[in-house]
Amino acid sequence: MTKTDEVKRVAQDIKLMRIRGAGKIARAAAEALLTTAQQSKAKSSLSLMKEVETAAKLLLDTRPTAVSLQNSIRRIVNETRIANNRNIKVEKMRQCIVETSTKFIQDSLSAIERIGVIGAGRIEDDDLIMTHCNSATATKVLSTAFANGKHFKVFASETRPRLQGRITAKTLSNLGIPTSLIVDSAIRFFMTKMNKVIVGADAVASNGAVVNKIGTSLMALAAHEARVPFFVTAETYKFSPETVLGQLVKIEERDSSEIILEKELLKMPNVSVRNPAFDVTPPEYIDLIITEKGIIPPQAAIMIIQEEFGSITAEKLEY
Ligand code: RUB
Repeated sequence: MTKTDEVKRVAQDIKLMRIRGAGKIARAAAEALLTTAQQSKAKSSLSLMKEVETAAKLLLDTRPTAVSLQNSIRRIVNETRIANNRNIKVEKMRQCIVETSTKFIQDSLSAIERIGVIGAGRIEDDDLIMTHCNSATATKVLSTAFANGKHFKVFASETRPRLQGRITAKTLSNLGIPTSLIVDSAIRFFMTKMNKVIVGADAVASNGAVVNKIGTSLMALAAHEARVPFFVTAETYKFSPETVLGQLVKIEERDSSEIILEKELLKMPNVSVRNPAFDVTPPEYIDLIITEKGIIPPQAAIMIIQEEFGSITAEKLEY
């Protein structure tokens, strides 16, 4: 397989959700850029940079809401450009891309571990905890707490239309964590019994709003009404620098076939399907965001962005 085929395959896997979950998507993109550099036959650093930029473009177009994907690609492309400006030889640039990608992947995996440890401290014996969709970081908090000997039960919402909640339920079940699988419309019914909610994030905006799987904001609303603490787990590379400049996180809308078969839809000529994959939970409904750098109130999101990206300018975010 050529390197272009490999990048196309990864892009397709992300688009079709064979690779899914914001962290995994970002690591897969970093891995694809690493492979691009390793397999490149470019004779100059300029042509290697161009190859990386072409691959980056292909990967970026796959899932617009995952800010983790944009941030991982930006980090690697920016380092490549800096290397190019230093007029270094192609071999040195290749090494730089491999090192930056590898570091991103390692940092991402250790961030999840760290969030697991920090978040587990917030779980108490006999807790009833609700979660939505399938988040590696939220699951890590639960598995770490369980491994530490905490006894609690999880309510996992099914998460229509792609049913990622079943993946969560299966993972928790395999770990031995007692789990109830519920339909999304039962979220409010059970919420009054819960001690906390823990969900993941695809993006965190500078005002502390969290973008996550469609239905998260309804869960947050139900939690707010029932006075149940609402926790979000998010690695710092999910924080969106663009939102500092007033840009909104783009919400991906997916195909109608995820909701209804095309032949069924054809029988309803006046019906169109809307299928947004994510929604926005306002900071007022979020108690804490658990990052690898510690726990913050949503209002402190801007500080994380400043720490990660420095002062934000439009040029800096170009790639
Ligand atoms: C997955 C989803 C997850 C976040 C965080 O959506 O919304 O909650 O991506 O996941 P999809 P993680 O299934 O459409 O990718 O903590 O694993 O990064």
